Amino acid sequence: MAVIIDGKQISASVKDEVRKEVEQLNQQGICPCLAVVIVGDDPASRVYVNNKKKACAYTGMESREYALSGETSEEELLKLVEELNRDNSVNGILVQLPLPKQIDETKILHAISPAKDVDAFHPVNVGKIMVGDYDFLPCTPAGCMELIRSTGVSVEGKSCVVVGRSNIVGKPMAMLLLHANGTVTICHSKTRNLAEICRQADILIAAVGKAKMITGDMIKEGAVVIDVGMNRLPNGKLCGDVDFESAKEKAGFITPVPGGVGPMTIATLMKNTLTAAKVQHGLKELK
Ligand code: BQF
Repeated sequence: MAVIIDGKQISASVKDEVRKEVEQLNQQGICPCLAVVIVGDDPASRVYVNNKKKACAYTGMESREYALSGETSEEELLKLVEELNRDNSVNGILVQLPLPKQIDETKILHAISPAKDVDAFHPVNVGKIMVGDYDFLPCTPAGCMELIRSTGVSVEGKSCVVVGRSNIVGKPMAMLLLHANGTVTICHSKTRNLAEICRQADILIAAVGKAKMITGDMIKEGAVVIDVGMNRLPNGKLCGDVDFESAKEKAGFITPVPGGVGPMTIATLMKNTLTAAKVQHGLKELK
């Protein structure tokens, strides 16, 4: 039976660390501020934005929400991003994804000033992550690394398998594991013998977006299993990419959904917003 990794608790201690640093900045007259932009009324996005605003309040940071209609044009959104880039009272800018279809996501993400890019989606920041010398942490992958660290299992020399190759999770996740000296394999929808490859993993990261697709028979005895999935079942329940019931019988450590990776994503966002504020107040230099 696996030890269940408590993401909620670990995220709380990360946020407490951030809060302490925010208090120190407050004494110097600095209040870190995150601008959160949401376009349209996707209910999941609404929940995520509220989680981010709550975390700002918890850590003592300011959040400003910009809620735009689902009919907003790309040009209008670009104009807002440029305003926020220029606004010295805004330290971090986050545009909630996905965006409505009339807006080119890439174009928007590339318009955010790299110094305020707390999601680390701008190519400048993506490049820095690739090189291994970065200012902003990729939120979900860095959250996963923190969860792995909490188990006491070292990544060095281990077989790490990342299932999923998205720009937001899979690819940066593979990079962070590589920087930690893991031996990294990335699997995706075209991978042959997925089960066999997964069974080699000492550390398995599931980031595919398919409910319960990683089953117990695909897991090595004692492995660390990190479930990034956020799937909504027909009954309304939230469910990961890992079949928790069968996986927990094989894994050494496993994250639940909810209460695993999700809260860590938010905690890392808070760290990044703090970093952005420090950089913009000359207390830290960009790499
Ligand atoms: C929890 C996200 C897919 C696509 C876009 C806590 C969050 C989720 C779960 C959260 C996510 C997922 C976010 C829990 C932000 C993580 O208790 O388990 C927090 O708010 N997330 C997002 O902004 O965009 C997404 C997943």
